[in-house]
Amino acid sequence: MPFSEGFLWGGATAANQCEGGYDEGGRGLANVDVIPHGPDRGPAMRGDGTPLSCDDAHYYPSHEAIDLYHRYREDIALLAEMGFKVYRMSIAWTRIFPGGDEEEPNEAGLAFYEDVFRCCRDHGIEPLVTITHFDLPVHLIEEYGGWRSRELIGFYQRLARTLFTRYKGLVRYWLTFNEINMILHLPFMGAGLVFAEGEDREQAQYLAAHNELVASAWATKIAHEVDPGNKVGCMLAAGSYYPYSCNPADVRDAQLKNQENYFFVDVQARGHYPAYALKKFERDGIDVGMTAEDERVLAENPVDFVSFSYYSSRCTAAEPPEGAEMTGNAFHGVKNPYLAASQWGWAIDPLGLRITMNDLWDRYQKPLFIVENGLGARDVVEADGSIDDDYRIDYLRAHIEAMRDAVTEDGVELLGYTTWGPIDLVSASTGEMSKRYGFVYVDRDDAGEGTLERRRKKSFWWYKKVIESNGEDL
Ligand code: BGP
Repeated sequence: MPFSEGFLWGGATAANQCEGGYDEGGRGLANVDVIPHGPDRGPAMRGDGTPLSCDDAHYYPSHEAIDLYHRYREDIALLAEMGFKVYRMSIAWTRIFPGGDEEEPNEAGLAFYEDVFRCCRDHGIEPLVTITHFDLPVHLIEEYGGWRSRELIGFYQRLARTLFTRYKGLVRYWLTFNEINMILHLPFMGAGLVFAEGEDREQAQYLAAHNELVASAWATKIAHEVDPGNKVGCMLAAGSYYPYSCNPADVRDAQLKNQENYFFVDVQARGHYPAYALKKFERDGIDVGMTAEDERVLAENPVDFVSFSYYSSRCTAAEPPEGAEMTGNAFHGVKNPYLAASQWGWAIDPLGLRITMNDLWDRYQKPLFIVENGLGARDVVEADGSIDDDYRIDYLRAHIEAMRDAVTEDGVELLGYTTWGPIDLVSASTGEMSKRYGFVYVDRDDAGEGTLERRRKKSFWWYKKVIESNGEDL
C-alpha cells in the first residue's frame, strides 16, 4: 500500500473562483472582485493602475462564478460521491468582516461557512481551510494601502481568532495564505498592492511579505491556543527552478530564483529570516520594519506542515540564449525544451513534482501536503453529453505516480493530495471559465452564458477509483 491509511485524497477550490454571490449575505467588496478579465487583467493583478470599484459585466466571472454560494450542498455531494476524504476551500474575508477592520463579524457569513463545514462532515469529508486565498477587503486597500500596513496584522489576527473559535471541532486543518510568494509576482492579487508612480516596488513587496509572514505566525499561535489539535500549514506556489544548462552561471541563477521562493517557507517553517534575505535587504536598502516582538512570534510559531501547489517545474538562464523561447505566466523563465506544455503553455513535468517534493522535504523536514495540482484544458462536450478528458487523466496519473515514488522510494512524508478545481471554476490567471480543471463539468462559458448544470466527466469515475483503491489503481 503506497499511501498511508488516513491519506487525505480530495480537491481544492477558492472562494472567489467558485462562490459567486459577491454582494449577498452582507459580503463586502474584495480585491478579487475588481480585477477584470480580458487584456486589463494582467496589469491589474500586478497592481498597475488597478481600479478599486467595478460596475460592468467586465467583472462577471468572480461575481457569479459557478454559484457555489447557493449550490454547495449539491457540489459537496458530488465530491463525496468521488469518495473525497478532504475538501480544501477558502473563506472570503469580506463575508466575515466586510470592510476588514470592523470590531464585530458578520453573522450571515459565519453561518454560511458553518453550514458548508457541517455539510462536509456529514459526508465524512475533512475541511482544509485557506484563511485567505487571493482575497482582501477593498476597504483595507483604500484606507491602509493593503498589506503594506502593519495594521493589517491586527485585522488578520481578529479574522483568524474568529474563525478558529467559531469552527472549533469542525475544522482542524488550516492554511494561512494561499501561494504567499505570489506577492512578488502578482502583488495586487496577493497583497492588495497598487503602486504609485515611481514607487520602490520591491520595498513595498517585501514589507507586505513581512506583514503577512508575521500575521501567519500569529495565526499559527492563536490556532494552537484555541485548539491544540489544530494543524496549520504555509502554502507555496512551488515548482523547482532548473538551470537551462550546466553553465555555473545558469545554476547560480536557478539557485537565486529558488531562494526567492523558499524565502517565505524558510521564515514560516524555520521561524527566522534566512541569511541570504537579510543580505539582500542590506544591499538593496529594503526595510521591513522588524520588531523584537515580530522576531519572537516568528521564532516561536513555525507551521506544522508545508503545503504547496504544483503545476509545473520552471527553467531559467542567466542570459537566455539566442532563440530560446520564453514562458510568460506569473513565473517568467525559459521554455524547457525537454517538456511538452498545456494549452496555456504550462510545462508538463511529473518528475518535477518528485524533485520538488524532495527539495522541500530535505529543506524543512516537515510533513508536506500537495494542495493544488492539475491540468487546465478546454473540454469538449460530445453530442451525447459526455466529456472524455483522457488528457486530464493522463496528467494526473503521471503526477500521482511521481508523488507515490517520492513517498515510497524517497521517504518523503506526505499528508494528502488535493487536485485543483475538482469542479470547474473561474481561472485565476485568465478570469475565465474555459480553462477547466474539474472532474465535474459546469455549463458556463466565458461570456457568462450557460445553465450552470453540473455534469460528470470521464475523469470523475477515474478519480473515484483512485481514491477507492488508495492510489493503487491508477
Ligand atoms: C494557483 C492558484 C489558484 C488557481 C491555480 C490555477 O496559482 O492558487 O487560485 O486558479 O493556480 O491557475 P489558473 O486558474 O490560472 O489556471
